Amino acid sequence: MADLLADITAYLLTGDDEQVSSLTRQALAAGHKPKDILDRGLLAGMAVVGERFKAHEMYLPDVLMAAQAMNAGMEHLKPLLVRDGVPSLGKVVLGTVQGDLHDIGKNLVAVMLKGAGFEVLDLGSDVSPARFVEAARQHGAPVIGMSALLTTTMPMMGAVVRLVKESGLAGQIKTIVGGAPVTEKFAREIGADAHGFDAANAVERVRALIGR
Ligand code: B1M
Repeated sequence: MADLLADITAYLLTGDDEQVSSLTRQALAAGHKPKDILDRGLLAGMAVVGERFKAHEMYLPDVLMAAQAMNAGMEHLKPLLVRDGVPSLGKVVLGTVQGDLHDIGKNLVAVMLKGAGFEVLDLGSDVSPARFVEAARQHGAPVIGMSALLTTTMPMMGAVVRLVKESGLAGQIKTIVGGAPVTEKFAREIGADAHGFDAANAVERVRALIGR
């Protein structure tokens, strides 16, 4: 059984989306839990991708193919991680900040929030501060969730927090930030209301923010 998950990791590293898709289906059929396939198959692969990219052993096209393979596997897991028909715990506006195209972590946060019963308004990636705040205002969402993977785009999170305050919405809209380079300390420095270190923790923090 464990080999299937190792195979998912191995094929993700070669960017083979068809194999990753097929192996994910096989792993589900063999009785693996969706969360295990995610953590020990797909995310284990993405962690290696990150290390190899840093060490210049993998280049952007390979990373992009690995990301596509990750998404191919996620297509099978998403419906199982997301519970349907659960009454909404509240709305969360979510996106990757302006200038940043990394959306895998943000998509995972969306899946986990939906799974916990939140209504997620996913604005995608490269989202400007104005779009975040306008969407939250328009939909009456009490939480804005931001993801950033680049040290150069992290300051955009501060820009969103400032805009929430300047718009007089600080009492109504809470902010939560996350992403590999984002720390609790950084979140405090920019005045965000919370930091999530992974997708499951993001759910806990959002629950705490709105008291659910
Ligand atoms: Co890019 N990239 N990338 N990349 N990429 C990193 C981030 C990098 C660390 C790689 C490296 O050098 N080691 C590096 C950033 C360095 C830095 O800023 N200091 C980097 C770089 C430099 C770049 C480019 C600039 C490269 C170039 O063009 N020369 C470029 C930038 C493009 C842009 O955004 N403008 C670029 C491009 C890309 C691809 C497009 C090829 C691809 C993204 C594909 C996609 O997302 N659709 C890509 C990828 C895949 C990566 C790595 C390898 C993997 C990221 C990932 O998906 N991880 C990454 C290396 C790494 O992170 N180790 C790297 C898996 C994901 C599940 O984790 O997103 O951290 P993560 O999410 C976690 C938690 O952080 C948390 O929960 C998630 C699940 O546990 N979390 C939250 C995330 N958001 C949250 C929000 C929350 C709470 C928790 O609350 C709202």
